[in-house]
Amino acid sequence: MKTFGEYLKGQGASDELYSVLMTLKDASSEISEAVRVADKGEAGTENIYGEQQLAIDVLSDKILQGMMKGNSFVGVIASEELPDEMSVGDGEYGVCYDPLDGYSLVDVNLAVGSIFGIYKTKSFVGVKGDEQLASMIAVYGPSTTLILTVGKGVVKFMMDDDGEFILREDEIRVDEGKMFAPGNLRACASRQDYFDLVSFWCKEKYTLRYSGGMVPDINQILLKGKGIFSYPGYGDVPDGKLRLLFECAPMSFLMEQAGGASTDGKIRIMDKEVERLDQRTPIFIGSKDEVKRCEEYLSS
Ligand code: P6P
Repeated sequence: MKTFGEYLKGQGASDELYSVLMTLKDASSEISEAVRVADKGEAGTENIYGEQQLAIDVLSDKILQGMMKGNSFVGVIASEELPDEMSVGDGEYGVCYDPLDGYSLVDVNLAVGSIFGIYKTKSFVGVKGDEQLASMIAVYGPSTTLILTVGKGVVKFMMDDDGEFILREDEIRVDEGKMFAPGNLRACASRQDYFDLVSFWCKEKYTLRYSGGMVPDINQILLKGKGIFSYPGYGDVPDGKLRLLFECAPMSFLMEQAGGASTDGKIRIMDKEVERLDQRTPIFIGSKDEVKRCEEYLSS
């Protein structure tokens, strides 16, 4: 069975992209270990050894920062945990990431994950999701898996007992099916269009699959090959809470490569320009026909 590196070589990945993705794979292994064993205390407290306690998200970001700075092909990084993008060398590649999305779910022993977007850029301001060379999610659940696209479909790797990531699915496809992950249901209180859309899914007896973690929730749609994840805005948060650069663009690249779609309700997510690193966007992502339904309901 193919390893992560063998798959990349087989896909003709450049030496630079190969190196960057291998580094992200290694970082995911370290974060997976940290999630399983690190104290889950809050940042600023001290652990039993008198060491500065790092919240698990801060620790995950430190792991990634350290490894990105050690890769000469990476020139700029942006983390959801950092206030701005950071130059880390002369490399041509930019890596943006959410080091541990939904990290508060770790406290209640639910699955969490990391989200990565890889570009050839000197700055993330002005990029569009369509410019991604690769995107990947690491899922820290009962097993640790990587879901990857380098623009030639979507594949899944699972970490084995030796810490090696082995190819387990080589053609992930998303078709249609009655499964929904309706986020931000509080918007139903003031948005009749979203209330009507959620009501449709309920009346049609869709299976509810929503954990509060974007990574496991969208991972489920990819692996089950069906479904829709929604997270609208409303009132004084018209763009919702999910970030275009760190969460929605990488997820949209994966979903489109698997034959699905992703929109903000009007515009394809991968067409949206990143104007600010912390820019939020509503997102409706999953099966093509479900995304189309969302656009129809939300235009009313
Ligand atoms: P809510 C986790 O905090 C997160 O950023 C995503 O992973 C998740 O999809 C969303 O927020 C959940 O938001 O409003 O349901 O708590």
